[in-house]
Amino acid sequence: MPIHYRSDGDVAVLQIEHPPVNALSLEVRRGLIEALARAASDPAIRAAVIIGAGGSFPAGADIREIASGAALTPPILLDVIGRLETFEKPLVAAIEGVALGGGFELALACHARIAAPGARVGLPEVKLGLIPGAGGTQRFTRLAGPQAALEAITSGEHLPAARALALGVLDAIAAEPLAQAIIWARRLADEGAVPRASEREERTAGVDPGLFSAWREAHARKYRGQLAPGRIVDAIEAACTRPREEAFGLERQYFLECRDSPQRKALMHLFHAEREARKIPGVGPDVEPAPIRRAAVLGAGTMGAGIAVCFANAAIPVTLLDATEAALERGLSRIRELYRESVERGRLSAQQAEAALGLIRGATGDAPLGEVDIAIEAVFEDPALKREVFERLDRNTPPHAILASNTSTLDIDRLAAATGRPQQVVGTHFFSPAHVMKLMENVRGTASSPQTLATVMALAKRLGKIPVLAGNCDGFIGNRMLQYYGAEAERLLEEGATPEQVDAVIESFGFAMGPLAMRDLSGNDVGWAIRRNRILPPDERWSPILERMAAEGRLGRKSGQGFYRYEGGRRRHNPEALALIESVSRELGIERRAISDAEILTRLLHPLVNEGAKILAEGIASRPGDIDVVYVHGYGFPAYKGGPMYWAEQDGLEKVIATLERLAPSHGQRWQPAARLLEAARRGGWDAEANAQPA
Ligand code: 3H9
Repeated sequence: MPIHYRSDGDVAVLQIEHPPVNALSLEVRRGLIEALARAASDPAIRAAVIIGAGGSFPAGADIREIASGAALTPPILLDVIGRLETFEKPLVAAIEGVALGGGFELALACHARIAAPGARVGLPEVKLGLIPGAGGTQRFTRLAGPQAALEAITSGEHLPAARALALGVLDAIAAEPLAQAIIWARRLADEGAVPRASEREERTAGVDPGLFSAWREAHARKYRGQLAPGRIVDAIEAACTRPREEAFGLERQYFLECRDSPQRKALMHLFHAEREARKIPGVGPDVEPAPIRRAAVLGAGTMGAGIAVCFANAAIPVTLLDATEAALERGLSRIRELYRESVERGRLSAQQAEAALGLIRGATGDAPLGEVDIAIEAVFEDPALKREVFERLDRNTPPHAILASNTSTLDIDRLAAATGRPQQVVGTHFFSPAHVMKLMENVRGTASSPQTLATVMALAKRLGKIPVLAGNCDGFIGNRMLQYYGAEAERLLEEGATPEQVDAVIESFGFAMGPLAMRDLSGNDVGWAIRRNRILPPDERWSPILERMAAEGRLGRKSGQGFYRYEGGRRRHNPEALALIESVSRELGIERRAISDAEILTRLLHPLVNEGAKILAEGIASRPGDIDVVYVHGYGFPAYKGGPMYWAEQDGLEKVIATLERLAPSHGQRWQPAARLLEAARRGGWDAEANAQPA
């Protein structure tokens, strides 16, 4: 049985034990109902405490049950919570570790909540395309008020215990939450029947309805195309404007609407894919990651500084190295600036920022390398320079240290060959800004040992990153796919589209930024410099637009104009860019035509999927879901569409094939549908199993 029942004098203790995270599966729900009945019927019991085993309160409803799409077998969570509400004796939740989603809803329906200092609580359903469906939006709002509820539930953040206490959704923090909860429960019993704080209405009465319209307006762009965040706002508004029963009923109705939506399915696919991506084919759980006690980052540029911050935030001491004092000082002052901002925005306390800063040292000489367990180079993307750095790292770090490269395209095996320890060489590709972006694309060299791989995957988790392991090839997973995307955007411009039209299509699909706005952001000179070094097959060509933009000094944001003009940071139509594009069309003898939004979308996204299929067939990615995780967390693909491979599968792989067959004659043989894509279309899906073998 997943519920252990015992009594501590006159207090019943109901302990949920259902590894790994005590999710509220059917057996748990049944067990809770039975245990509550036992506590209710025992006259010697005056109160009850609910706690989770293994250091965690339930982390929510059972995601696998929801994902199965099958009707839930009663009692459903709502029945359990209904039983808590009518439970005649005081109930206290003792929270160690996390209490999330349905788990926190369970706690909210108790009379009081006592948490350990390191506990985290919250309603993260939005990240799964859901809204809390067991009273969470209602009770949280009653306890903390609508503003706090809007902030916490639409973001789905995990609230640290101290913050949750300040908001009023916890009652106390205690080093021994169980012991405290028992004392608390007994006191409530002594005081006689006390109404639950989460039933009080003073925080939901008299709320200005303008709060909700203002919130919707302020977040319209962020929520565009998504169902759950808007429904959360509706449910919180209902908590403040409708009678209790009606508001609870509306929450349930919105929950069911979200549960049955394609967005929920896509987001749960991603949840699962992120966890699968951590598993390395061919490397079992018996391979122990090596301990990382101290790190070095070489290169104090934007990337290097960001990576050093990631280590410090994870409480790992790190030394940032650069060749000159001036370069080092620029990096260190960037780091100080980042921490200052974090404190200003309330993300870190001044004390936390100081503690993290204290873990970062700067150096211009190689001596600190002698103490590290891992060194990550983040120097300029130049193969000769990187090889030199690897030779240096090999000479100066202890023999056990892992040597990692932050390269986004270069051959890891060539870097490994510059060292006497190729088995300890690996790619750790961070995304910019490194301290913010969640993706870490780790790259497996031919010689990388299982322990090296296990170590960088475990390190990613410690750094709070989402890791994916890629094989070694030009551009790995993400950048290899990206080259088609940027190039095709320019072909569309040549044929008659405008930058505004191309970007609008991609942004209304759900990306934060279209490809041309993105080019302007990263710099058209930078884009051209990368392209110049690439070799194309003879039947392919690049559009000359990017080269022309770079040559004319239309570099993008940094020069005030590129595909757009920039005024006060806002992008505006740039007639000169359009004139340049039109002149390219004329020179190429292309008659400009009206291009539909649908054509733009498929021509930009379908080639990504084709390259993804090749990446799978070559074993560069182990699973289609790995590619989805890379694209969502590294390249802005909308999470609620599940990633390019999932989206294409849902939308129809035959459509991808049709687009490619149409493009190949004008774009080159490489654009022919890949064998793995044709096979997947025939089978009706990617069939992840087909790839889950060692690369
Ligand atoms: C909900 O509650 C809806 C209600 O409002 C309404 C109901 C009416 N269920 O992440 P990890 C598995 S929606 C089933 O690697 P960590 C996970 O798949 C839910 N399984 O560990 C993995 O399995 P495997 C709202 C779950 O330490 C294993 O546990 N709750 C669930 O990095 C370890 O997970 C959430 O959204 C689950 N709910 O992080 C919380 N959760 O080993 C979702 C996890 O086979 N969960 N698993 O790959 C999390 O955020 C993290 O898992 C957690 C632990 C922070 C708990």
